[in-house]
Amino acid sequence: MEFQNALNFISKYEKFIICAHESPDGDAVGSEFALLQGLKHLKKEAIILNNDPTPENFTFIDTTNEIGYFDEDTQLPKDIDQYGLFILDTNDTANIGEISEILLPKVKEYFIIDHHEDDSDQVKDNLIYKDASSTAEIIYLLLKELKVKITSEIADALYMAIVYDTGSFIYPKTTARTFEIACDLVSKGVIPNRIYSKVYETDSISSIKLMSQVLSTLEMEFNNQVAIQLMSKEMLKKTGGKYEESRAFINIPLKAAAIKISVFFKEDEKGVFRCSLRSKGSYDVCAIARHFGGGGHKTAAGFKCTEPLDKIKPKLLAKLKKEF
Ligand SMILES: [Mn+2]
Repeated sequence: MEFQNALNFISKYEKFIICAHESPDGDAVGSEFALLQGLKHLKKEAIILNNDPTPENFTFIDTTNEIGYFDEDTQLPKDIDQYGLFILDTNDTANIGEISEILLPKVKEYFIIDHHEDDSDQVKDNLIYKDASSTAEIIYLLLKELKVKITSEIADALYMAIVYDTGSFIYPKTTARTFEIACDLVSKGVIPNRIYSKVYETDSISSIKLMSQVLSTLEMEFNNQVAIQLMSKEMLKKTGGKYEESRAFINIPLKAAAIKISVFFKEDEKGVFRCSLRSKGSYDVCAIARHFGGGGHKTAAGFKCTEPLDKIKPKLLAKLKKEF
């Protein structure tokens, strides 16, 4: 990996804002927290500001309560025009959410650290490695480059991020380097079973009820090779489950040998529809998501639905038909 651009960006500014994609996931918040601690170690000022709050099961890594999100009480620094902005875990500035309109025009410059597929020429000016298992993997290597001591707090944050983004070390981008990093983090004090339990064994009863509702919508297409599930805001209301708690539902159909692609249409509390896509084997769902204005990785991608479900679903099925 080539870190020079990142090192230049860090030495250029004394103050930083760190943000990640909207609806931050484990990789986003773990990477942000580790980078924040690293910058503080270098005697820089840094704050984290996300579009949305941190999902409950990831908050345990935020031991200093520094992962902030934008709400009506948020006070931006008065000298924000002196700040450099780190954008983590996405290479599309539109993915930061509504705060991109607040932050981007005000800060001096932004710098991206990410591992998603990209189709822009941002790669050369930023730190984007699509082969990395997670943004956290890149942050770990950057912190080593910066000679930042990996404290047990940083180790917990990075390990959680890697566990989350590799599906506990099973997704295709998991490599020997991923395990080497995990091994070092465990030697710095991470207790793997503790992290697993905090992230994956804290579901609410309402989320289990929500899962049963969503699973009941399951449809199969193309000779059982494509699974489609749907979550409506009425289901959220009825069960009391939260939108963020539905993240892993898309993986359930993939447990069937026949299923190659899992599609999940999900509506949030505000009525915004998104479509998530997961695949196994050689199916490139990122290319499909891009066709609808989204993006992601080859085996995990998504897009925001700009049309109602009854319009977008047939279009998606027509697109998928070409694969089967
Ligand atoms: Mn990630």
